[in-house]
Amino acid sequence: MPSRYLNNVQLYHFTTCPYCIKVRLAMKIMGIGMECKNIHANAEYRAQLITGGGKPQVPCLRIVHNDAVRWLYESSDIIQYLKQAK
Ligand SMILES: N[C@@H](CCC(=O)N[C@@H](CS)C(=O)NCC(=O)O)C(=O)O
Repeated sequence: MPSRYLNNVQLYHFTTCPYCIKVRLAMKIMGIGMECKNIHANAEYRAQLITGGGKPQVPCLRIVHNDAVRWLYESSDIIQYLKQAK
């Protein structure tokens, strides 16, 4: 059970991607929960990622802050963001 659920972020991922596993493990260790969108399970999620982020690479964190949307790629950068968001 996550100790903190972040409503303003969503993780685009797929189950077997090692970089996604790294991010999901870091989330678990930090006690952070969020909506996770599996791009292999849902074509609409993949389309959202390509349209919004610009490429189909995962993991990618969609961040909504002050009505602005940012798409953050790179597992290490995502974990760094989550550390300061905690
Ligand atoms: N350096 C990236 C690597 C991410 C990566 O290679 N993800 C693969 C899946 S395991 C991917 O999305 N490949 C498809 C693509 O890059 O278009 C990270 O650490 O997040």
